[in-house]
Formats: sequence, structure tokens, C-alpha cells
Amino acid sequence: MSTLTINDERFLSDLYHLRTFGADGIGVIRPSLSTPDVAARHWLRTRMEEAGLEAQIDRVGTVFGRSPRPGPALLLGSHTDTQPKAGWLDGAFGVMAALEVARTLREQPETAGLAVDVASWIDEEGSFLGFLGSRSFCGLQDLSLIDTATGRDGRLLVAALAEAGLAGRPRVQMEDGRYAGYLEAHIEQGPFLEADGNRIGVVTRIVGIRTMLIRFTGIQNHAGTTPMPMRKDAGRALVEFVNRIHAEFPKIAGERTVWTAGRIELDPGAASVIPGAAELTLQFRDPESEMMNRLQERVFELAAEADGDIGVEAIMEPGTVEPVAMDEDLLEQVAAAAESHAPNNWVRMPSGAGHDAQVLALRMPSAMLFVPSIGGISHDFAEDTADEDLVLGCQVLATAVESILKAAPAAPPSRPA
Ligand code: HGY
Ligand code: MN
Ligand code: MN
Repeated sequence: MSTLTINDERFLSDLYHLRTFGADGIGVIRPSLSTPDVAARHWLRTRMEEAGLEAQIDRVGTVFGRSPRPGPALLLGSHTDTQPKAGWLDGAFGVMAALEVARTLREQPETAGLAVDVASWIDEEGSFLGFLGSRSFCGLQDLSLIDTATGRDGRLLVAALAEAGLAGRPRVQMEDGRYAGYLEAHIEQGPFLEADGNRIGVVTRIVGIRTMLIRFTGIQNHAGTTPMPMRKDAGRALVEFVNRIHAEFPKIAGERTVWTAGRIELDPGAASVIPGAAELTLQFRDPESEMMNRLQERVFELAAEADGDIGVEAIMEPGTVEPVAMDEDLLEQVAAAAESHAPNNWVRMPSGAGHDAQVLALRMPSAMLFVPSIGGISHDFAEDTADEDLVLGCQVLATAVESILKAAPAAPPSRPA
């Protein structure tokens, strides 16, 4: 097995430096195209260049480092943008592990000829358009959505890209025939590795994600003078609808089905005003598309049932991602690397989180590995992983990459979009 050894101090030093961009206590606030996010991208591009990669930030904000070595290549990456109030490792771990693997292979004679490209995909977290960078790279992004997309703060994506100085740049696109596959290292973001005492997760499958917008239209009025029987309270209709979802979904849900009403807005949102309008986002996930179809159908049925003197409308949000299976051959290579560094301390497991790998998997063989999340916490300032687990994950990635590339025939033709 491999003799390749990553430079763990350099890897951790870069990962902790990335944490400083948008730092807020132990967490980070670094949504796509925010000031700290753009600064982090310029820093990352420089680090990629220092690693001997031809590095650029492309038109939609993806930071891409291309190896000068001819293919077959492996593409490694993840994302450095974050949720509004996030942990320091979601995405960041995978990007810095990818860069460390590229550096390590380049520095060691027996692997210096192998090609590893590195990407930090913009907006995996959907501040504007979920999976924007990986979809754009794979030719799977509806480009017209880029022109109309707005952020949570109402800012147009195109304006944010222009402010970041990215307008008019080339858009990085996948080179047919260059890649043997895509690998992504990521924190688990859940409790299972830690609970079972495992140090590496070898991902078998990634869940699909669907988000629906439910709108309620009542009549705004005075919260004091309007008699209760006369009220058309959109906020009350929203709360009753959420209760219906939590009562009905368990009747059809599968073992790994999950759902959340993550955003609720009442208009005008004032204590002395009966809300005339209200909306919620309902997100549900499952490893099987068929189950998500049933859930989606049930939401439309519940909305139709509730629609009355208070209007209720259900709308599918763009950005649906379907569940995907990871590539068996790559998965076996990751498993072998895990076994060599953490014998009997790794496990095959599905991902309950979405990842860019489920977009890349539509165009090339893809695989992922996980490291444990302390307390299973993620999408929260408290998200954390022990340094030794981060180093182990990066080392396993390096070993898998070396093994895959040494065995790679001329890169297989990529899958048509
Ligand atoms: O929401 C997710 O699953 C991912 O962390 N964006
Ligand atoms: Mn995330
Ligand atoms: Mn992520």
C-alpha cells in the first residue's frame, strides 16, 4: 500500500487559516460572494498556484486549480461557502484536504507525474443557487437562472458576481476525457461515526433534496379591533399546515426520510397586525426519488385541502437534487485506503447531507469519504472535528488518490450531460 504521507502541519495550518475568513467566535459566517467568501477565494487561488496548479476564479466564483500534468486525472474538491451561521469545516475540510493531496503527490517523485485537479465549488450551500459551481462545471446549470437568482438579502447574483470582479471571466467547464473520477472528503455532519467509534465513513449513496415554498394569503388587519370570527390570519393557517405535515409525513415516510420547515415568514411581522401573508420553506430528503415523489404529492394534496378563505399555494423550488449512488470501483479504493490507515475503524454509510459529489456523479464516477463530527453537530457554530481525524481523513484521501491514479487506464469518456 502507499508510502505517501501528507504534510499534516501544512494541511491543518491552511485549514485553520481558512477559518479566519468570516470568523465569528468558533464558527464562520461566509456565505457565497460575501466579502469574507471572496477574500477566501483569492487566498485559495494563491495557495493553489503555489502548489503548482494553474489556478483561477471563474465567472460564477468557483476556484479551480488544474494540474499541468496530462490525464487521466482525478478531480478533488468541495466548497468553501457556508450556511448563514455555520461551522468551520463543512466544505472547507474537503477543499483543503484536496489541495494537500495535490501538493503531496507533486512533491514525491513516485507520484509527481499524476494529475490531480482541485476545486472549491461556489454556492454549494445555495445562498443564491444551490450547487451552482459544480452544476456550472458539469454543464448542468440552467444559465438563465443565474440572471434572475437573488440571495437571501435580495441581492442579485449577477450583481454580486460583478461586485466581486468576476463578470466576464471564463466559466470553467469539464474537459471531456480528462477525468478518471471525482473524490470529495467531507465531515459527516451527523452522529453515526462518533456513536459507533468509527473514524472514516465510506459513502455509498447521497440523499436527494427537494424544497417547496408554501404561500398563505389572508387579510391583514388590526390585531385588536378585528373580531376573531372575522379574521383571515395567514400566520395561523401556516402553523396549522406545519402541524398537518408533521402529522401526515410519518404515515408515508421511509426509514431515512427527513423533513424540516426551515424558514417561516409572516407579513408584515408586527405584534399588532394580523398577518395577511405568510410563507414557509419545506425541505425533505430521502435516499430514493420515489419516496420524495410521494412526499411532494402529499404536500400538494394538503395544500389543496387547506386552500379556502385563506389561500394556500404550494410551489416546487428550483434546485432539486436527486439521490445518487457512489461509484463502486472508486468506493472500493477508498475503503481499501481506509482499511490501510484505520483497520476495522471505518464503515460504509449513506449521506444524509447533500454534496457537490451528487452533481459530479452525473458526469463522472464519484466517491466520498467522511470524518466524524463531534456530537454530530453541523450547520452550527459548534461544528467541530478532532485534528487527528481531519489528518486521518486527508491521509486516506491521498492514499486512495494514489492508488486510483496508478491503476487508471486512459480516462473513460465522461458521461453526457
Ligand atoms: O444541506 C446540505 O445537505 C448541505 O450541507 N448543503
Ligand atoms: Mn452544508
Ligand atoms: Mn457541505
